[in-house]
Amino acid sequence: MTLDKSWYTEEWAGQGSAISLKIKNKVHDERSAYQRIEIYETETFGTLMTLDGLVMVTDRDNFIYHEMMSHPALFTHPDPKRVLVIGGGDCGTLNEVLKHPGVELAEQVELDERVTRVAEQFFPELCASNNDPRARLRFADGIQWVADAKPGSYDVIIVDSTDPVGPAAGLFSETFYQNCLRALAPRGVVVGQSESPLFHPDLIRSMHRALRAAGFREVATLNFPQCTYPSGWWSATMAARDTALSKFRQADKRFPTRYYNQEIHAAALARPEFMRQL
Ligand code: AG3
Repeated sequence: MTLDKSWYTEEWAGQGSAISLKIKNKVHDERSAYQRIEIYETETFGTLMTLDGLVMVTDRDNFIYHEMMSHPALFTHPDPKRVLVIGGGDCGTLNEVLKHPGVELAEQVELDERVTRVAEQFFPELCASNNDPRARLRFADGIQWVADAKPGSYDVIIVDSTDPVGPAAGLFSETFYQNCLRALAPRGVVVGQSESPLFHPDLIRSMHRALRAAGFREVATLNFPQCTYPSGWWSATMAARDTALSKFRQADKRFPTRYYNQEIHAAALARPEFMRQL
């Protein structure tokens, strides 16, 4: 599996644009029961994982996404102890969640066990906390998992999904959010990756509607750069049962991060004019 000096390209359907990364080698290629999983060594972005040809993780920039998927929600909740990650099979989000000393249980429910096994091999630093006694790795359908969860089981639910097509589409629906609301304890917070503000404003709008219709009191979108995802600009949308999303525990971070801090948290919540109008 050697592709010398060529480029990996993800074309963004309907957007007339794409991202390319210069690759040194393809080091893994398999078809799991759910999708095609490929791993490349790139020239300047370290290791790259794609699922069905779409960029999921690179060594160089995944810290931004994983920190923004976890810390804003965890610092918004006053005292998160039980955290559920849906998807997130590369374990990068789980790894960030486990940095919070107050977390007692971090349960990850990924559909495709092969994604995690491949990540353990090629992204060991993302999987560094997989043996933490607080971590539980489950391989199951996250939609069903949340539907079956006992009411009030979790303080924070993080939906680290692929794009809203195929098996992930149900993770953006009102029914799923109703089940999240039920599975959350009082003061619970849910956050889901919500695509590009520039390319997918309709998705962000429909997520806000669905979360409110499901009964969440407050909904807010966080923006952050993610240079290897469509448009290079990404978002996560948070919703709370009853906590104020604009308030968060300041100066409470006692572990290192590379992107997230209090100023970034506040700045990520700021809404550009066109998003305000959504
Ligand atoms: N979650 C996938 C974000 C979607 C990327 N979309 C794309 N490249 N078209 C990433 C999982 C990281 N834990």
